[in-house]
Amino acid sequence: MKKSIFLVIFAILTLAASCAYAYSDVNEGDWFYENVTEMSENGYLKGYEDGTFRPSGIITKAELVSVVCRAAGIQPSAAVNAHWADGTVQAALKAGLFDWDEIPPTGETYDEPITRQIAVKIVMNAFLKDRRGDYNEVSSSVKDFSELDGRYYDSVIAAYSSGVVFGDENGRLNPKSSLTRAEACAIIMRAAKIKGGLTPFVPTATATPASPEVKRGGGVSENGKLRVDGTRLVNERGEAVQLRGMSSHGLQWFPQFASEAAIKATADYGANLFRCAMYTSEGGYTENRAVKDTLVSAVDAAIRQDMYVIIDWHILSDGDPLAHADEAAEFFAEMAERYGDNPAVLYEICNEPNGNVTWSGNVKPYAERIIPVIRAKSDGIILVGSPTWSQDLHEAAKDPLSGENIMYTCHFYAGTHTDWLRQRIADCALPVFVTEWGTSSADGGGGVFLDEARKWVDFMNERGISWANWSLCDKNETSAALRTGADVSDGISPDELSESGAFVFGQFAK
Ligand code: IDC
Repeated sequence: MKKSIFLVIFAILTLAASCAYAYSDVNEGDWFYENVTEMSENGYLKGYEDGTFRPSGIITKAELVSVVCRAAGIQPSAAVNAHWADGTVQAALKAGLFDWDEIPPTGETYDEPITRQIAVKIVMNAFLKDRRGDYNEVSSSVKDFSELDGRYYDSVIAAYSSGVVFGDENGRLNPKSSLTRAEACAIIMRAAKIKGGLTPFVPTATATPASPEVKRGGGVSENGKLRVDGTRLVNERGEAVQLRGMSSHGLQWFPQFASEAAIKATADYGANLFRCAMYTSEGGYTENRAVKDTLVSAVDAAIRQDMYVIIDWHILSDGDPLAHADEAAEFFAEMAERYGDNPAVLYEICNEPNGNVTWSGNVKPYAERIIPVIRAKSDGIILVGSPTWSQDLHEAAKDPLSGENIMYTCHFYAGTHTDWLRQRIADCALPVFVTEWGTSSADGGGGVFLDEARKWVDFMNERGISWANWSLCDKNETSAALRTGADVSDGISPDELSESGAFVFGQFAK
């Protein structure tokens, strides 16, 4: 968390009135020149770091709400999700600028384009709430009035009648289309001026980005020892539980993001699960035993943070779990000895079998060797992968393992795996645990694919399927939850989350 960046931004905002604003793409003579300049001078607007304003760019919900609130003097309240604009959106919702369903304050849709009809409503509610207009006049002059949703009639009629909105050259409002940044400035400025002029935006102390409200819950002290009941994971009272959290990246590469500070910060956003991915190859355990020490300290940290924690034997390039079965047996014997009595610990015995392996020929025999090793000391949850990078649930279902408290992992990446894999989970009738998923493509990059990720999260939530997201690190790949250079030693601030991280961290506490 680096507060200094914010201090600089706010210093700039406070000084705004005395600065001459110049954007490389806003020039005298442009129709929006005066509005954009005046709004910038009052501290309502910021351009991009490259010196552009991008007047014809599409404005998002978060951006429109932020600019309106600055211009209307609405100060942010405490953020409850990780999005940069959340404090402002929460304050705007409380101030009655829009309804919950229009911009759910959970953050998922903040970065979507706002529609013109909602934008008009927000601007009118912020500046000219009591204005009314003439229905007959406006409904007959606006050519596409019938395309408006009924809930926007009052605001749109008032906006036309007050001269805040004029429509396009064809007399249309295009109520469900998006709005450019320059157009948004125009309607905000008109409304603010009609209301009685502009007051410079001076952020109050509460405008510094709030650290996330601590949202603990669903941890070990609440749920106790877990077991499998049918296809469900249940707590010590037999009630269904869903674990949600982050997976580490490879512990050999990113130990700093498996530190107690990083794990605690994740728990503070509401996660009740942490997965410790200990690679077997690529510099991992079979090549460097020291990575086990990193794993043990991460597991201990998660336990102190009241979280459930997965010990993941992260096979990947070594596609056949039998390749390192001896080391696995030795490792899990030690882990079960150490953690066998601890209700927090789950054992994932083979991350992703892949290549020329089958369920019945490789994975099942491996599991039948490792499970008894763990069972000698622990009756905790054991998580088993399947061929094709833990997607072949249908093969496991034909020849399942016997024994209690065994779950089958399914891994997905939203840019690669879609309906067909959800269908496979729905069809397999096995207890499934998604120990790894990403918002990216399967290579950890590309995207992010938040629409598909949302479908997956909804699917998992409806079925109570537990999950861990790949991954808590700042690597320059889209699946990473943190921005490059994030310093988590004093927590994770909302601005340190990547696009993926902002989405995923917003899902823990639902
Ligand atoms: C990826 C990492 C990437 C690393 C690669 C190889 O994101 O930085 O270079 O592994 O070690 C998995 C694996 C997981 C992968 C991830 C994304 O379990 O280790 O991480 N992925 O490719 N299965 C499907 C996708």
